[in-house]
Order: sequence, then C-alpha cells, then structure tokens
Amino acid sequence: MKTVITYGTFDLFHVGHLNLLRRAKELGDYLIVAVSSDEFNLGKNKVCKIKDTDRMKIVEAIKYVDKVIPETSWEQKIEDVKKYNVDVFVMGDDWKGKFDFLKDYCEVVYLPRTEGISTTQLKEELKG
Ligand code: C2G
Repeated sequence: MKTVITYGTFDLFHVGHLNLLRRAKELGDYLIVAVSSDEFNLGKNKVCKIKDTDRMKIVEAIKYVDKVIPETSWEQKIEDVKKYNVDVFVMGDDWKGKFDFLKDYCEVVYLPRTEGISTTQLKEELKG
C-alpha cells in the first residue's frame, strides 16, 4: 500500500482544495489529510470561518480521503511520516521547498495550485 499525506486548513472548502486532494490520492492508494486545529491556526494569526471539527468532518467526507488527523504543530510532520509509514508527502506549490527536509523520510511532491480560487479571495468576495 502506497500512503500519501498532505496538510492544510481547508477553510471554506473549495475546488482548489478538492483538486489538490484528488491529485494527492492519484499518487498512491491511501490518503491521510492533516487538518489544522483552530489553536494551531491562532499561532499563525489565522482565524477560520469554519471551526476545526467541522473542517475535519468536511474533509473526511471527500471520497479521495482515507484518514483525517489533526494538525496541531509545525513539528509533527516527521513524526506523522514515520508513524503512518508515509511514502509521499504532498503540498501545493505555494509551499515549494518549505518541506524539503522531509526528503530524508519520504518522497516530497509540490503540486501546482488551482488558479483563480482561494479562501482569502472567497472571504473578500463575501464581504461584498
Ligand atoms: N491549494 C491549491 N489551490 C488553491 C488553494 C489551495 O492547490 N487554489 C492547496 C494548498 O497549496 C494546500 C492545500 O490546498 O496544499 C490546502 O490549502 P490551505 O487550506 O490554504 O492550506 P494552508 O493554510 O496552506 O496550510 O502545515 C501546512 C499548513 O497546514 C498548510
């Protein structure tokens, strides 16, 4: 079994998130998604519209996703990769290079982001 992992906030879930999860799953046959906790996001001065428990439920319902775990710290990635015997770590290419330290433990893949959509853009548009 080829295990893939990715991390994200997935606030106001949109097609950019869906495309990432679809392509991540295509790289293996078991996809784990770590969804950031509200507390972890506060540390990034990031306040989500959707609370973490609901963001996790939404991601869990996506057909490409096999397991959801909480993301509670920047440091958990190496531990997660070891714990779940991860073969491939995937992130959108806005993170290109930022997680290359994981190459000692698994393959690291940065996928092109979906153009024209972002949670920030949606928030701006909703503000009217
Ligand atoms: N994404 C994408 N295309 C978009 C928007 C997002 O491919 N138009 C990807 C991002 O690159 C990321 C994933 O979807 O890989 C989740 O995006 P966010 O929820 O914005 O995740 P982020 O806040 O970047 O959290 O430890 C890493 C962090 O948890 C990443």
